[in-house]
Amino acid sequence: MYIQKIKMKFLVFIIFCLSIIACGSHSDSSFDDDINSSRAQTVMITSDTIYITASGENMSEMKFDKKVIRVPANKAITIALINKSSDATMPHNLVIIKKGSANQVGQGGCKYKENAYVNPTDTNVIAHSPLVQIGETEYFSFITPSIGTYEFICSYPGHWSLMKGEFITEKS
Ligand SMILES: [Cu+2]
Repeated sequence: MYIQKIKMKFLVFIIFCLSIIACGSHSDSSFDDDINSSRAQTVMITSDTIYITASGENMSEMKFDKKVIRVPANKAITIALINKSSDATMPHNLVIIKKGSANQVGQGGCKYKENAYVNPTDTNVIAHSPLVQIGETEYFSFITPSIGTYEFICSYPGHWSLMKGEFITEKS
């Protein structure tokens, strides 16, 4: 049991290192909030607001509480992302993307800390939350895409391989 724990810790450490290496210049460990224009977007908090919780204290525990998010197509919605993690390596975001683009969006986003780890020119990205610091909640609003199956991920470096699910838009 103890040996297994050590193995798991080592594995988590390796995954963490790989994510740092994959990210090149990602060495800044400060998680200061960037005050930027993406924070100034209009957010409508209504009874229809969808609440998603991210949790976990390490690279093997981290997860969203939903594997599938179902929403009406072509409609303005608000998502609240609650970050219940407390470890400093566990800021999270929620990025809605075209199906099959998780690796591209995740790898491409790690240079864009100032834009919540999302490449602003990536056409696979449909919408994304701000980066949510540990213990905090952020809201974001957007118009859902046409009927179809999309995906959502956390694009914080190294997180997208585990933190992901399906985002399905349906006829309302
Ligand atoms: Cu995350």
